[in-house]
Amino acid sequence: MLAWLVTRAVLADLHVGQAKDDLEKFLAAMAEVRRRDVREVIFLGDVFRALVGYSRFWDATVRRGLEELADLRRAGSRVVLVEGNRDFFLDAADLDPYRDAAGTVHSFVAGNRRFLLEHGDLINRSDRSYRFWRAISKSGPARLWARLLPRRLAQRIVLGTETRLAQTNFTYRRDLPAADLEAAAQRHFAAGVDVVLWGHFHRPWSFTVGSKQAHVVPGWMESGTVVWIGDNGMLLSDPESSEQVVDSAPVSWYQGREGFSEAR
Ligand SMILES: [Mn+2]
Repeated sequence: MLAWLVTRAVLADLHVGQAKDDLEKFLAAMAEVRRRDVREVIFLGDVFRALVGYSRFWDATVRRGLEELADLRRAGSRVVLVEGNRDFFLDAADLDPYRDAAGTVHSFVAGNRRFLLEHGDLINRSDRSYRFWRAISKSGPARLWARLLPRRLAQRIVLGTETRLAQTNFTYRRDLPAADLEAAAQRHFAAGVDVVLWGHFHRPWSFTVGSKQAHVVPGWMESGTVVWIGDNGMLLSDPESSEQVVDSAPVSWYQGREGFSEAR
């Protein structure tokens, strides 16, 4: 049997700091990721309840969580932060010790397959109030304000914003915008992308056209899902319950599991 080497891990929507004891769960998940010794760890948006790039906004949970990212880097993994709707100014220098790259999109080639990863918060085209809020909150003036406001006031505003977000902008609580997702997938496929991964919607969803595929990675906060990507471009997700993200190609989950041990 041909073993394949897992080289990337993808986790979406962790929201660490939102639920009781989720920091401990996150630390355990990161220990497992470190054990697999992957080349790159990609957070597909919304690692924390909220993350602003400037350290004056970080509470104890964020600081502890970020230390885990620094640990991943010390262990030799690249850490990529894809910007979610709860993430702001991830290019700020304060985050330099904790991530290798940050941006609204991440792409790479594995096994001749072109991957494109983005959070997905702009896919629902009918969600106009969110799109407006996003444009304002991530604007130049907002960045200046984030840098200049007194620390306590700034933190209070972030928490207030988070509460507001929870009330109005949890689009994932509504139906998946399947038509918008399919249209976005088709656009990426037409541009030459083979595999699209989104987060944001928290619930699994998949769409396949021939050998091309698009998946919504289930939210880590509810499902504990990690998607593992091999050097050959194969995908599998852990736990098995999110099997939508497992490739239809002839490599089973169990072969993949054996692959892990053989590869080590
Ligand atoms: Mn999100």
